[in-house]
Order: sequence, then C-alpha cells, then structure tokens
Amino acid sequence: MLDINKIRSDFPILSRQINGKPLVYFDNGATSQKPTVVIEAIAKYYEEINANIHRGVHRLSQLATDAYEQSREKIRAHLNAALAHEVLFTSGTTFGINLVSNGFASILKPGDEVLVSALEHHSNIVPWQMLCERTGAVLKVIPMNTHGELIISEYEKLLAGNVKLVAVNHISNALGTVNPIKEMIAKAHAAGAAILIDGAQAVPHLKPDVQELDCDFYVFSGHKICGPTGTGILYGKEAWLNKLPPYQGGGEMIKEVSFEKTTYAELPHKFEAGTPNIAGGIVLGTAVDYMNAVGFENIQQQESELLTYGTQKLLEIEGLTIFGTAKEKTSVISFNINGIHPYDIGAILDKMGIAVRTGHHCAQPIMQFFGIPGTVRASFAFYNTKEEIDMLVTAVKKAKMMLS
Ligand code: 7TS
Repeated sequence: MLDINKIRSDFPILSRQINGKPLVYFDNGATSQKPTVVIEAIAKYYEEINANIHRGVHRLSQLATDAYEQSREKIRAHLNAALAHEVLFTSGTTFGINLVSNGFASILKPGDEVLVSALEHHSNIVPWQMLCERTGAVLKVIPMNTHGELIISEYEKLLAGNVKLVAVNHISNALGTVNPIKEMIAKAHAAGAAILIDGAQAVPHLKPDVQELDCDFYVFSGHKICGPTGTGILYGKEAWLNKLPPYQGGGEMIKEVSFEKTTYAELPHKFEAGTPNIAGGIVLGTAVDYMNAVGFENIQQQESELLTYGTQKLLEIEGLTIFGTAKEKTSVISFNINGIHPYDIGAILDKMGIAVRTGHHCAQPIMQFFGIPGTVRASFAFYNTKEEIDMLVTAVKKAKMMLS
C-alpha cells in the first residue's frame, strides 16, 4: 500500500494553489509532475559534473559520460532489453517514431502496407503518412469497436495483405484502452511484419518487458514518467537498428569522415548525433529509479482504485457519457455532458483549481469515430486521491449547472 501523504510530499507542485484553490492535477496523460529527487538531480548535474560527453579526456567529461551511460544501463534493465546499445536516448516519443519511420523509407517499396490503429495519437499517424507519401506504400487502419477496443479479427484480415510494418500504441491516450500488444506482436511477426509499440501512455503505469513482448521497437517519453521534458527512449532490436540508416548526421555518429565518404559509428552512437540532452538523459534514470521505488504494483493498485471510483462517481451525473469503456483500461476518463462543449467545462474546472485536458487530445480520428468535437479528459496518476476525485465531481456538477 502507498503512503499517499508521503508520496504527495515528494512533489512540491502538488501543494501549490491555482486560482486560490488547491491544485488538483488530473492532466497526467499530457505530462506527469516531478518529484524533488528529479528536480534536485538536474541542479546537481549542472553544479557538479556538467561537461560534454564521449569526447573529453578530462575528468568532468568522464564523470558526465559515466553518468549518462549508467542511466542507459538502468533503462536497459528497466525494459529488460538484451543490450544497452539497443536503448537510444531521444527527445521523446515523437522523435523516436520519426527516427524509425524515416529509416523505413529506405526499406519500403510502392505497394507495401503499413498498419496503424484507429486509436493512435497523431504522432503515431502522421510520420507513417509521410513515409507512405515518400515511398508509395499504403497506410491501412485497424478498426475499433464502440468501447474503444481494437477489433483483432479485422487486424488478422489486414495482416493477410502485404504488410511490412505495424505501429500501434500500448495504451490509448484519449480513451485509456490497453491494447493486447503481446498478441498483436506475435501476429505481426507471423505475417512477416515488423512492429513498433508507442508506449508513451503505458510506461507511467507498467513496466514493459521488451524481450518478453518481442517487439521490434518500443518508444516512450521521459516527461510522462516523472522525468524531464525533452527526454525519451527508443528501444530497437539490434538487428533492426543495424539495418536502419542514421536519422541525423553530425558529430558523434561517425567512425570516419572525409569529403569523399563517411562511415558511421556503432550503436547506439549511430543514432545519437550531436550533443544530446545530457542532464535530461541522466535524470531520466533518476526518474526510473523513483518510479521503481514507488513500485509498479502499488502504482497500479492506486490508479485502478481511482479509475473505478471516478468512473462510478462521474456516471452518477445525469447526461454524462464516458468515451472509452474497454475491459482493459488505465486511469483515464474521457467524458462529455449532453449539450455542453468540453472546453467550457475545462475552463470552469480551471477556475476551481482542477487541471484537465479538453479537446481532441491529438487523436482527431477517435473524435471523428464518435462524432464529437472532443472530450474532457481526467487522467490520474498514483499521487492522486479519491478526495481529489470528489472535488472533480463537485466541480463538474457545478459546471453543468452553470452551463445548462
Ligand atoms: N503517443 C501517445 C500515445 C501519446 O499520448 C503522446 C503524447 C505521444 C505519442 C507524443 O509524445 P511526445 O512526448 O513526443 O509529445 N500525449 C499527450 C497527451 O495525451 N496530452 O498531451 C500529450
């Protein structure tokens, strides 16, 4: 069991006020808040070891390089990747997906097929559309049902085509659906296709085991797991990373450069051109340590109680509809109230100190599926409480009265 008061005291921002009211932060799907250990680790890096990595002979550069590589190793262990050089530092999920989609431009031929799902965030749609435009490949979509669950029998039918690559999220940001990715990965491989998992919304709630999953690529952002913004990870199987061309050219990604020819560095450096976000990469390791110290079993238990409680309490409000009713779901509640625009509800909640996201959540196709402009999305983290949900419910009732 979590000592929730102790956990909350780890996050300085949770004790601040917004519009004269205690902050209730229910926008964890957009980004998580940061614990003191993470905030302090950023300052400590700049105060004690700041230097560029992988280049200097001097002591500071060695200290910074060691800390960066130790963080990579920590994240390798967290994901249970076989090799540290299969773990690439990126600036986030978006960068990781673009790195892979760009690489596939040298592999795909006209008529090849790429599958995404009806549940994707724009960052797992648009890079694949751009890839298809460049290569003449065709983008196809795995459909979902009205609960927001992917229809696996339709996925199987699509895989009978000329599919070379599948890109699907582990958990939907807009609806909270947990996709059966282990099964989807096995089916993609049986059809001869590679598969990328967008884990942006999964890593805050669970610890993915990339070897057990057997995915080819797994991407996520550091800022959603208590880490700094501008950090992220792309896990890729060694064979795939060797096969893909570099994404960006520059310093640190080369073996030898002349005006006639350049040869590329080994993994992971081949994909890490230029000076990276050194402090961010190191502190992402601190954030992973923090999440593991809280414990993913504890996180899941707390969040599942919040989801059950929040769903039940919100559904007591007449005229309120929840979008995303999958059997397997994380702590995201997307809802609307009859006849009221989600933005108006969000603006009133903000006046009461409650942070939610409103709109299409960068998942317009999901909104088109339901025929709505957007939703109000409350996304919970392990540091949220039932008392905060009570405040949300009271505030939503008030907003409904004011806007009806
Ligand atoms: N994929 C999913 C499933 C996401 O939820 C997000 C961000 C991204 C990719 C992109 O991550 P980034 O860190 O590169 O921006 N999702 C959200 C959200 O739901 N609200 O704000 C950002």
